[in-house]
Amino acid sequence: MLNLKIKNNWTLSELEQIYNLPFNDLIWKSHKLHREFHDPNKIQISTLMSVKTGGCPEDCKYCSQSIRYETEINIENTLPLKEVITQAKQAKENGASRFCMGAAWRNLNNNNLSKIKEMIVGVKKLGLETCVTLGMLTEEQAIELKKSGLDYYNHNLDTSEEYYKKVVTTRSYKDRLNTIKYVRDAGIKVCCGGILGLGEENIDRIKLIHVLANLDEQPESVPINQLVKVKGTPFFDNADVDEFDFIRTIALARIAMPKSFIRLSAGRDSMNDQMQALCFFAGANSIFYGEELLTAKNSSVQHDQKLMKKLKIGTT
Ligand code: SAM
Ligand code: DTB
Ligand code: SF4
Repeated sequence: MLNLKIKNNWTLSELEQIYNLPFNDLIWKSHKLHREFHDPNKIQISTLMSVKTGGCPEDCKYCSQSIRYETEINIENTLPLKEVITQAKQAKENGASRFCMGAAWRNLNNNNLSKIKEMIVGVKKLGLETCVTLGMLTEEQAIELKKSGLDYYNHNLDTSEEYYKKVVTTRSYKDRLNTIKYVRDAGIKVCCGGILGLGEENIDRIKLIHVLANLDEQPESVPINQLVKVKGTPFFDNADVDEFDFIRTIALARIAMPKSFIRLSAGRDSMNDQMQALCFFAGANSIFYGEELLTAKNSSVQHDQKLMKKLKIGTT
């Protein structure tokens, strides 16, 4: 059935007006929609694992894994299948429904494709949903990943097209959009979002949501990351994101993409419980769960369990 609340012809000025509503009007509007489309007391949990760490040739100014910056990470080659499966089992035992594997590549090469396919098959066998984030893909590689049973591909647009040039110079916004199209055309679910705290303005955040909401089909999953400030990267000294602006962005994403899962992604470790609770109220309904993100610390499992209990939120 056609749902008239899901539209992909948003104008930028419509979204700007919503973003700039009085705060209470905005989160009331987003929460109402959230309840219509989702169980407000349930959160989807994904666990992340870095299957190839560091040494990336790209120059993303936020990233610990770029070879261009001196950061304190342990560089690792592609991990053996066994290690990946052991961690996926653990994630499942801890309650995750999706296992997301990330690699510090500019793009996937065909040597690595077969290794990744084995990982997808193995993780899927455990009864977990699979997600990978491997950089740029070709049309053919997307089809191959789909054949191995991949459920989601994560590929973020990060910010507005204009501001993107200030964040990454080694690839273009159009490159990102192309990969997202190949993923969609191959029948894989799209996980695509951004980062707040790159030095962007509110208008860049609104433009990012504008692009995501107006894709032919909206992403099933929309991660909203708060920059994890990594020592050695150009963005280490960036100013903190205003918390209300962060919540406004979550609310806007919820209103513009009512059906999508909005993930409160990186950066939870530096948010207090009240901030996270407001994000959940405004429309976030997914998190990364587990002690580590890719290279950075995540909010601890013990802390998250306590928080979910306090808020009486169930996980799925
Ligand atoms: N190399 C692939 C790529 O960039 O598409 C996949 C891995 S990359 C680490 C996945 C995503 O993590 C990036 O697109 C970015 O949005 C996010 N990310 C990376 N470093 C981050 C940081 N320090 N804080 C917040 N998000 C970050
Ligand atoms: C996404 O949007 N956030 C995740 C995931 N997709 C792959 C990555 C966050 C990375 C945080 C910094 C780090 O661990 O290095
Ligand atoms: Fe490489 Fe991805 Fe990090 Fe950019 S975000 S430097 S592409 S690992």
